[in-house]
Amino acid sequence: MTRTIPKVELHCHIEGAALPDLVRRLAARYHIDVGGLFDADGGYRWHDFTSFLEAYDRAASVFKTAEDFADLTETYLVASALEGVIYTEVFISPDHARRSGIAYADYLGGISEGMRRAEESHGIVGRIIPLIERHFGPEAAIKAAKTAVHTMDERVVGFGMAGDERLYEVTDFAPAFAVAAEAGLKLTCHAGEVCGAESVRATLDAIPVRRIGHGVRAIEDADLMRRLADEEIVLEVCPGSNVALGVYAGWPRHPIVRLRDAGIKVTISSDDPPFFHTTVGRDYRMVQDTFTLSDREMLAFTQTAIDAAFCDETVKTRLR
Ligand code: ES4
Ligand code: ZN
Repeated sequence: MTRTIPKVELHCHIEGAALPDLVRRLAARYHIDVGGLFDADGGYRWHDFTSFLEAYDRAASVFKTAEDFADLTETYLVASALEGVIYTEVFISPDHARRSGIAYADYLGGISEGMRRAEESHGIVGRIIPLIERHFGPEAAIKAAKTAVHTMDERVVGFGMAGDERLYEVTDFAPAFAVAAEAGLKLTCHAGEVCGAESVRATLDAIPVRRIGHGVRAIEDADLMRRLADEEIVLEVCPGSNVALGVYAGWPRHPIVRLRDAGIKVTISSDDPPFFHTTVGRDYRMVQDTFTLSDREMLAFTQTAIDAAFCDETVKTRLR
């Protein structure tokens, strides 16, 4: 039997980890209309980045209570542990909590409780990164950042931004990131997924991030690649997400190995696994099979992710 490669995930949106069956069940319980959210096979229906974000927002809206979020989080982490994941950072969203009508403290408390249960039963360690959503605008972002720093627990280790990269300027969100940095949170930001290398450069110029969510389109700019390598910026690469969203026309075209070979620190994550018909285990497997990488090379992605994790050194020492 082949040994399961230990995996570390740095980029997964908690509502984006909800299996369609769970969303259908909760929608029925709370009498929420989810017509059009699913395709004939029962999976999430979307056809481009904009409709993906809309589907995500709708699926997120069926989670209402702390227990709903505890159950979602425990289920996701346990499934991850069974694929060999030893540590996961999940993105949470004060704006999605607000839109769902749940108090942020209850939302965070539920997610944290789900992590506690999964660690107790399966040993997987979870940490939390609140995110602002770019498509909700700079004013919502500053409010969400204040909410996030006002209510924290020991699992909250970072802060970031997701959402529609085509909207606004990244500098519009610098004040929200400053609130989080002031509270001691480490920063990451989605860039270079829907937009190109210029978006990654603008993000590095505007926000003191240690990591970039995606960042894969840096491959289009050699100067930027050198900068990422020199500044040791870590990319949270989500190849299955990129292929599903059409950023790349198939796995063989994905730049993950070329980025790594340019000296850039690269990790592997699943992003919104059921939306993209993937899991972190599948993402690791597809990278290994597509590019015929050794187990040692796969383990190097995990080691890079441990080094880049936002948790304390004591936790990292246990993971190594
Ligand atoms: C997202 Cl893949 C992706 N990109 C940007 N924002 C997001 N929110 C959830 N998944
Ligand atoms: Zn993402």
